[in-house]
Amino acid sequence: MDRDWELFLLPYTQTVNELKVKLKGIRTSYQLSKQHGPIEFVTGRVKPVNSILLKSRTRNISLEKLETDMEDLAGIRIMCPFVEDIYDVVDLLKNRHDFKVVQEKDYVTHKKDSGYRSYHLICEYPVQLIDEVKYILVEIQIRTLAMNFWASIEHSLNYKYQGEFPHEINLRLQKAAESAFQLDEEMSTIREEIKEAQSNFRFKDGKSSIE
Ligand code: 0O2
Repeated sequence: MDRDWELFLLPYTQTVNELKVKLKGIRTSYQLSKQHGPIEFVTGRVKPVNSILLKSRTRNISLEKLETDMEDLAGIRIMCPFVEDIYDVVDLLKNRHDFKVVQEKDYVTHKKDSGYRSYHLICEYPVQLIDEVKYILVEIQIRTLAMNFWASIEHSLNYKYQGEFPHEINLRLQKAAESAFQLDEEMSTIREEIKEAQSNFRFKDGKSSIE
């Protein structure tokens, strides 16, 4: 099929750009209000055409059905400082009125066999085009910095080895996934201690409200 990819992907580009602005706005609001922010940073991308073609072949997705069957043509990634923040971000996104969550996959509690951990929301985002509103599916991945570090390295190795990891590398990746998990656990403990110390400090300071 002879497709004008630039034209086809234009609403996806607009969706990614609009969502990035909105999510970065949330991050700035937290910064300005001096509250703990659950968002560390946000990235976004439109799937490159070669990856679309590869995924359509490997997953047997017809090019005619890309809009409905390939949910990550538009992709947003939200990185959080702590695991607990992931669930706060999920709640925050589910309560928004400018898009609808249509599916969720919790690979944080139920990690993938590869060791991959992340929370995925598939959302339906209405994007205003010249003379119509188009409903675009977008995959939002929410993960900690440690989960992101592991996933980025695993993704580039996957590209290099085409998914056929040598046994030794597979073992190391599993060990690294476990270490990333433990790092997140450790940081959560520190987070709790910081929160406790802050409450004690406020209490000693003579203030009546303890957050
Ligand atoms: P890219 O290059 O990141 O865009 P299904 O298993 O059929 O329910 P599907 O469609 O694979 O679902 O979606 P899933 O499992 O939610 O994963 C989609 C995306 O999550 C992937 O996109 C990756 O970005 C990420 N992901 C999932 N599993 C892994 C993993 O084991 N390692 C890493 N590094 N990332 C993972 P793409 O299209 O594969 O790739």
